[in-house]
Amino acid sequence: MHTDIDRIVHKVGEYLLSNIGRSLHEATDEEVYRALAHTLRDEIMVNYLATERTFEKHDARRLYYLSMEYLPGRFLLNNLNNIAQLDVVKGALQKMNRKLDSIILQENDPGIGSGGLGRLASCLMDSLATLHYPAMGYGLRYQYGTFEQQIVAGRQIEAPDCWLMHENPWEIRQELERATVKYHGHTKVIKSFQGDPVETLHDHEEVWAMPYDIPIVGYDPSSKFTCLPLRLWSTKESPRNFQLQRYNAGKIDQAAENMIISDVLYPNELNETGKRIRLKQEFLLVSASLQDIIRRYLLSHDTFNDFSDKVRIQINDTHPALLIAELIRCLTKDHNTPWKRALEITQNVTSYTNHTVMKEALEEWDNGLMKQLLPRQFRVIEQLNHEFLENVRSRYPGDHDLVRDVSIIEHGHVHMANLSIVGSHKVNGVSNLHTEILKNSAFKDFYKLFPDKFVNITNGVTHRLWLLHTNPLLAEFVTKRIGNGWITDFRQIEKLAAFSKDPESQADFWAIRKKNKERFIRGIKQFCKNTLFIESDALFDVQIKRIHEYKRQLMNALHILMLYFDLSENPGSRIKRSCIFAGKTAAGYETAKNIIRLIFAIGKKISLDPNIRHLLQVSYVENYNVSKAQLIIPAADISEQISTAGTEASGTSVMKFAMNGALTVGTHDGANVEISEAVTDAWWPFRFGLRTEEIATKPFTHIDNPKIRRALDSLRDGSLASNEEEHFAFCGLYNTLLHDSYYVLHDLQSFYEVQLKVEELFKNPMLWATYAIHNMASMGSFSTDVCIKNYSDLIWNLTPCPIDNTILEKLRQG
Ligand code: 26Q
Repeated sequence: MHTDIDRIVHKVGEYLLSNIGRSLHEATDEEVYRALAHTLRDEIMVNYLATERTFEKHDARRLYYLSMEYLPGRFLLNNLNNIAQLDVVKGALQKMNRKLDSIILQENDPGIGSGGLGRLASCLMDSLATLHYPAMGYGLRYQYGTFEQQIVAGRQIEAPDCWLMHENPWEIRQELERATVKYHGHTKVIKSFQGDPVETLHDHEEVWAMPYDIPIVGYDPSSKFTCLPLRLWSTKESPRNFQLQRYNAGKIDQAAENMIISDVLYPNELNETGKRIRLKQEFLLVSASLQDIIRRYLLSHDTFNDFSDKVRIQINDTHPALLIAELIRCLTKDHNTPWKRALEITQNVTSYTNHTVMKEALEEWDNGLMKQLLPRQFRVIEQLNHEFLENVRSRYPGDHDLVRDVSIIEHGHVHMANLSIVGSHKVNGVSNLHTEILKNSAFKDFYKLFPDKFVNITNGVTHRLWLLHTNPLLAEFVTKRIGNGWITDFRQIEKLAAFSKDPESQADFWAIRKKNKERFIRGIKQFCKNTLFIESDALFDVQIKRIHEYKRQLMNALHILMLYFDLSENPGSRIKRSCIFAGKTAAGYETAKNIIRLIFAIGKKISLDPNIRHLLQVSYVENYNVSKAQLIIPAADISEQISTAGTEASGTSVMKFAMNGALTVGTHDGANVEISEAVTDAWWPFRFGLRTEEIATKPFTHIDNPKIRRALDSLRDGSLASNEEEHFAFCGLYNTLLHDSYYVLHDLQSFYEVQLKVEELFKNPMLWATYAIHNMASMGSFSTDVCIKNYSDLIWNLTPCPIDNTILEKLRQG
């Protein structure tokens, strides 16, 4: 039974009274938010339990998704939408004299991920739940998410992201299911029953991992929605993790180290302490989750005979790759399995998704550190590597280069990608182009050894969050024309193409865009100190993502300078444009931080120029997160997807923008390639830049284009810098362009030209709408629903398992 308005009002009042000790009239919006979330949770938990019971009843094969990062966005509205309770809650809030909009804003946006990889994990969970797949996510409950980004005088300042300041109504602490994780210690070799050498551990440290479960609600207005657990481990709340003896001995920081393991989400580049804690974190996720997976399996099985039939584990990049060593170890040491069989089981259940081709971004760990922290797992890796290399040598005698390249341990480091490939039965890239690069370049030796291991699964996004909930006006536009079947079968979006030339649809399209732009302008003012004059009739040109040299925000910035000089010479030469940036970068990534500074400085320069500022604006939206994306994306006309060809594994914001009616300015990179193929050349007007295969052959270009020269010179002539330090920073950026590893200068010319085409089309709004509608209509295969089906077909082989009616009814009756 669904709650009705009065019941919600009553339950909210009851919650406030018994948990906070306040009446509805006295409660703050934050308190009302929490009470409302709890009320909704009551409803959700029935399905949560029914889902679990159903999976148990069918002894279904289950997928466990292990990821160090998730980026779910705020839960309240997403959950209300997914279970079709938004209207009822609106009614209840009206009775309580509260505004939905301000209640929603009370929820902190969980920043427990840094970018695309974390957001992908959350999109996949949404689709798994919606499609009723038996699955569960595991991650870490970081006390502090990715830092909160403040932009002060153009500089990124990192402040802690305290997202757990208030009690989090979406999580349930599961005391009884905590796990013990062991670090350090000395090992003794003994013989297993099977005669294999296995190791016992002595004088080790034990850390308690406490699980917090968040229900992930699938879309299903029928009230039979599937609800999957996202289990996040924390070391924070366990008093056992505080080592009093060390404290008493005056070693105060050491005493608390194990309480803080799950404290912060680490960025890519780490100092020595950072490295140790990050490795501890990765093993915490692996060990605690694996204990949990095995415990669940053993609830209904006596032997491990069915383990490789019932369990699938996906590792999201190499961050949870220690799982491979730990599973082999558990099977051989604790569960009486011969080594060979343990390896076979491990490979059968495990698969690995790679998200990067850049060699410098591949994860490796110092042998010494791993040996010290995880002596037993290191031993397993050594043995695994030994046997694997023996095998390679016998297949390719004398090929020493091959042996060196595929070795898991090399040059004093454990290569986590190599471990992941050897220990998995499937390895996937996240776009066609990316998978081809993995096969032919990054992992070409492994591809030679195991051609069948490599598969492509192109990323997607959940179109329910990113279109249905994020852009209700455009969703309504779609439903009005093609019915609502697209919500659960996004391939139906192709029917929209029939409306691309319909004048009424084109006019509606623009009316919606205008409203979304106004919503954006209203919503963003508080986050964007340098926004002065954004007007809703300007071309909204948006680049929002992590700041990284390969993503080429610097090229975009140089282009804005070119626009500025064009306008300075002839104000009528270009159309009105509002450039919007958002994104964080790692605290220690100096070049990227200077790019932020440059963008800010360009914005400032333009906003101080009375002749130009009504024609061109640059805004930097602070502290980019999922909620900001939800505000920005529906307002965008142009989505900038301009990475150097061959560097962006996939890119997923490109899909969100296209679904929301923006057109893509894009290089031949990542998922852009497949999206452009789906849209077809006829409706994909803004491709530019070198292609992957051209990159390797292009030498550095001499700049003879005076417009580019002028933009470039302004980086070092002092005209943008407010002080010496800034001048030095911008000169530094200029110098990076002398090597130009990312072909910024090379592609700038064609970027400039394609932007002229953008403006030509923008002057013809009805034709623009035709393109945009075609673009939307071609997005059918870029939903994570499709992506999940591909994972299931090519890797997991899962069977959907919708909630059993009798189980649900029984639970509902109490
Ligand atoms: C590694 C070691 C130590 C600490 C941190 C890390 C680390 C953390 C996060 C390394 C990489 C990441 C994140 C990578 C990421 O977000 N990759 C993006 O994944 C998306 C989903 O597949 C793709 O669309 C993007 O192209 C890719 O950049």
